[in-house]
Amino acid sequence: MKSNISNALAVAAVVAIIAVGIGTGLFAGYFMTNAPIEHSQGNTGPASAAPYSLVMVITTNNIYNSTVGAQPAFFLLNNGTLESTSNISLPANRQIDLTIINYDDGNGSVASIYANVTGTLNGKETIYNNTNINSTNSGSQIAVNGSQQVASVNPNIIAHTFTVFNGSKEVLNIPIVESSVIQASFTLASGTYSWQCEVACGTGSSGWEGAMNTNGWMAGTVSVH
Ligand SMILES: [Cu+2]
Repeated sequence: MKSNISNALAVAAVVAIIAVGIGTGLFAGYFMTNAPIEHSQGNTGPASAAPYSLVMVITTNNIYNSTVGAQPAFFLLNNGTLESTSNISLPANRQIDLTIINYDDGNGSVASIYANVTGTLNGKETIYNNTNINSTNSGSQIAVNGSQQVASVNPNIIAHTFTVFNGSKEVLNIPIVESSVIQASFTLASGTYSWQCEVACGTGSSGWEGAMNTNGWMAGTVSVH
């Protein structure tokens, strides 16, 4: 009986921690993904269209193949289902509210320019850190129950980036720190873009094989229309 009460308290505590740590934005974002999404806004422009919610999850224990074993990967979270990120469809000229839930507690080699946030509406991203239970040793030293708006992060604690290119031109860079939830807002004009993680989180001597050069893992396209 006593342990049942303890368990119930523990569950309530975890729910409270998640609610505080992730904040209302993520939950609002989650519910918004369940709402009908209007892709065609005519000439009404971005101001009159509600923000579009894009939620992605990074997991680590995905079996790439029997030789390589586990590799990290980005997934879309859509109506509670994890879907491939090989081609991400987004509405044009409309505010995208991006949430990335990162379960990867590791970091990797990355060029220092990708520690900078670029292409977001205010040039910043919001980091909700230590959102994984038992991740209080994360190196970012950002408060457990808090969030922080940043224009750049420490390059030594970046697990992955979500970096979008128009041809070879970088149009968006979101550095994703270890064990974190990241939120940022941006807009894109119509077109076909590519996305790539810039942290060498794959296989091979360079770390740029495996997940890094495979669409739907650490790369893909972004179709904006
Ligand atoms: Cu990566």
